[in-house]
Amino acid sequence: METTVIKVGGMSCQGCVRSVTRVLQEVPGVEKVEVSLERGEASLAYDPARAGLREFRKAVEDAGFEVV
Ligand SMILES: [Cu+2]
Repeated sequence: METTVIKVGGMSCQGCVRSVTRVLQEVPGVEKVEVSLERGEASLAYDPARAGLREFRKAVEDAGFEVV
């Protein structure tokens, strides 16, 4: 298991936080997600054999946000 923090742009309320959390949790291989609205960040614990930045970026962008 690895951990990383990605910067997420475009979040403005707790609804956005829930959306980003949900789409990241749905990425296969992701174990744990914590999203901070204040810091504009998502902390992830994941299996690097199954998921990575490319998958995180796609999930976030498909939900209407951006990885910055
Ligand atoms: Cu929102």
